Amino acid sequence: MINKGMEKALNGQINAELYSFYLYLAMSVHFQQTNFAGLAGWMRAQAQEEMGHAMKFIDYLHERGGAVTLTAIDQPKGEWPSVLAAFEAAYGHEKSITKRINDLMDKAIAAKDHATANFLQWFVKEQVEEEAVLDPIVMRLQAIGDHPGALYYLDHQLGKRGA
Ligand code: OFO
Repeated sequence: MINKGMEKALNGQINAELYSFYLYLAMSVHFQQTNFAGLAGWMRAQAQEEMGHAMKFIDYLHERGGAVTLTAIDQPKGEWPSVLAAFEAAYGHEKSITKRINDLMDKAIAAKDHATANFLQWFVKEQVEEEAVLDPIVMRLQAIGDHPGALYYLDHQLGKRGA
């Protein structure tokens, strides 16, 4: 059975993952409305992954006899001034999630909760991937600037993920 402090922290992470889902869904809607269908698809796929992350935490808490508490999800922004600004926000958000996962890992280790530490390993690896995917996209967008042709090419390329 999981200890109460860890249970509370993992419930906090369920909310954070659902917020991630909501944030990327908002970005997807924004891109759809600003005529970047490829980026909208990319963000929708990203949102779906985040829902999967929330489910992993829910399933794990159930397995350990913990109580799942669903709390209100903050409203994300609805628009971003540029494609670059949205992806910078996504990258910044992933860095904040990485910090949260590291803090959870520290907590599990301090509590000698080996099962939770082992469960969190998947997320440690996932965060390396999340940042490794977003970093080069941000760098490409910085290089592209306001060049419409290059932006639509990127839209087409990233749209392959959502297809
Ligand atoms: Fe984007 O990895 Fe979960 O939150």
